[in-house]
Amino acid sequence: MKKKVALWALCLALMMEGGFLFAQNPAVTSIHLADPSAHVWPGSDKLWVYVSHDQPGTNTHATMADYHVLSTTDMVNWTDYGSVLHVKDVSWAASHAWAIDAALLDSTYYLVYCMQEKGNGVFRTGLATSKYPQGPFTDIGYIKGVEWGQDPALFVDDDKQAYLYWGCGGSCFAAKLSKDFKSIIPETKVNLTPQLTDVFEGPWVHKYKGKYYLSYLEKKKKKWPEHMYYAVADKPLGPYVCKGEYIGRFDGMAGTNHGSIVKYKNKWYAFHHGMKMSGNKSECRNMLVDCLSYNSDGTIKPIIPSAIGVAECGATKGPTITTILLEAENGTAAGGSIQGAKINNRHSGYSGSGYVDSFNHQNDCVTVMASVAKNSKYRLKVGYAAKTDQKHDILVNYIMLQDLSFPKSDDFTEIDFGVVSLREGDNFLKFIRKSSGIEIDYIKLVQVIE
Ligand code: FUB
Repeated sequence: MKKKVALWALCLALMMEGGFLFAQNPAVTSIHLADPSAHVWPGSDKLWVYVSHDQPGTNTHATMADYHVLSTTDMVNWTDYGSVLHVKDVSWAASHAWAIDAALLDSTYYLVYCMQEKGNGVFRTGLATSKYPQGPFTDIGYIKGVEWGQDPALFVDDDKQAYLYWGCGGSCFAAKLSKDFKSIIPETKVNLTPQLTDVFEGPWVHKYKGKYYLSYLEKKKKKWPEHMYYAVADKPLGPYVCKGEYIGRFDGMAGTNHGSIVKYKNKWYAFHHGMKMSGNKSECRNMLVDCLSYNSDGTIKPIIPSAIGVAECGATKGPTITTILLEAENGTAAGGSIQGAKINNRHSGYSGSGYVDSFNHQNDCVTVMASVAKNSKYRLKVGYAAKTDQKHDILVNYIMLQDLSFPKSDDFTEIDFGVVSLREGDNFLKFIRKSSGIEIDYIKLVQVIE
């Protein structure tokens, strides 16, 4: 009896501490994500993931067109900040928004990604920046000195020197980056291919106990599926010594795998992708997270990807939930639009980088875009402030929610308008003003698990 009481007390304590977490693989079920690059930025309590996006209903990498950023504080509740960079906003690119990575240096968030150049189909390594980890990001051109820039990854060392790694089709290169990240320093470029057994693509670097770990995708004798390998070096540019496989074949694996390794709240995690959620369509993938640990000699213990995900290292099984947080001020940069109204940041207390106000004319509106993997239900919430009690409309794709009440609130607040249905793919939610005096901070969609 005493033992049972003690166990319950322990459970209660863990729950209150947030120690009971829910976990599963795929870790995010709201959207098809691939190539996850996970980071913990100094000064943020969140874990951030930069991902490419497979189009639902397709089974090809050729239609990949934009990137998303997600965050979590508990590996259970995920926030998807929507589309943060789209091919159509990259003047030099035509298509193929493939793998991605991010870095933070001197208060600027850098995004590197690969897209095919207009007119010639050459893969370039694009560079975009933002003042916010969640973007949206603005393209500033492609990195000079990289001939075929598929699968880029960034690594910023403790001395603030940034490195770029890239590679595909059986080769891998690395070089120091210039201070503005806009070009590689040519004389530092190294060909890492001979050091990485059977490397195919997808390099990614993290540091553990002073050593540099380069993880990559291996394709033995050029045969699919890819296994995840890693190599270790004393310096970022090598020489690297291959240590072998850390993720091999598993149930629900796609032809490709691709990922990153990160420490968050004293635990190590391997981010990668699989295809179970799309009914085994190999090119329509979803993000997986598994627990990772090292042996005392610094080698990585091989991972068998688990259906319960990070529940394997202490969390409790269960459904994860995604909240799609669409900042009104990002409307235009994130697949939506702002018509008539203006972006402002004078009234404090908003989330993101501002809010939208000056809805002065009939039908002034702000539209945001939510992308989801399948027809599904979400709770619709809006962050706003209003000078008086007001009524406005919200159009969810073709369904008009009329005369929604926004009670007076001087401070930014959130209101819940109940459950709405989203359709597979892109959804447009348009706030349409009916009277003046409202500020729209964000539109939020919380995944309903059925
Ligand atoms: O996501 C598109 C491509 O598939 C990536 O660039 C490769 O690494 C593979 O994951």
